[in-house]
This record gives sequence, structure tokens and C-alpha cells, in this order.
Amino acid sequence: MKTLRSFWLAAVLLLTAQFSFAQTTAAAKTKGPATEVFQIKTSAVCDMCKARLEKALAYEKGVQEAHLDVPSKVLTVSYRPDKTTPAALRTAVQRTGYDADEQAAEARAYDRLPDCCKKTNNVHQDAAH
Ligand SMILES: [Cu+2]
Repeated sequence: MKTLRSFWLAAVLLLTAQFSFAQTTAAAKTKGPATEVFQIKTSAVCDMCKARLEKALAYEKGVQEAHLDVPSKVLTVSYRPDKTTPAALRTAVQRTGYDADEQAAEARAYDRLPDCCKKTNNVHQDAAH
């Protein structure tokens, strides 16, 4: 009888310990490292640019999500500040062939863009566009 009681006591203690352990790990998971959001004004002009930029940013270290709004040309990036910086994200945009805020696109990357995606193309300089 005595052994049975200590067995139950041990079992209860073990269960409580596991329960609190599970709770702390769950809390750590939802908290995690902070994510920051950063916006870059680009020279993107169409949906092809959007796909190209979002894909390029998705492969960047520390980027969790990238979304380009074509009408405003603004690229919104969710990133991990412990893995990357706004400056690195701007460089990634320039390397893809697009202006990033006041900084001009990398010339060679820009040259590789299809004609329709170049900001100097006439169709993009029309007042209508
Ligand atoms: Cu384009």
C-alpha cells in the first residue's frame, strides 16, 4: 500500500513537470525573435517586376515575407533584425535591377531586365502609365 501511494505521487509529479515544461516551450515558440517591417520605394513597373523582386527578396537571408505593391512601387519586407538590415535589403533590390529609395539600381542587373521592365522604356514614361 505504501509503495502504491509513492508510485502515484511520483506519477503526479512527473505529469506536472511535463505539463509546465510543455507550457514554457510553447510560450518561447510564439514569442520568438522580433520581426520588423521595412518599406523600400523601388522602380518596379509591372507584375513581372513584382514577381522578380519578391522572389529575389525571398531568397535573402533574414527575410520572412516580401510584398510589392505595383501602383505605388513600394516593396514591403518583413525581416528578422538579428539576421539582416534595411541597408542589406536595399542592396538586394539594387542587385535585382531596381532603384531602392534614392539609390540607383546596379547597372549590370538593370541591363539584364527585359525591355518592358526598364523604367526608361517609353511606355512607363507616358502620362497615362
Ligand atoms: Cu516589369
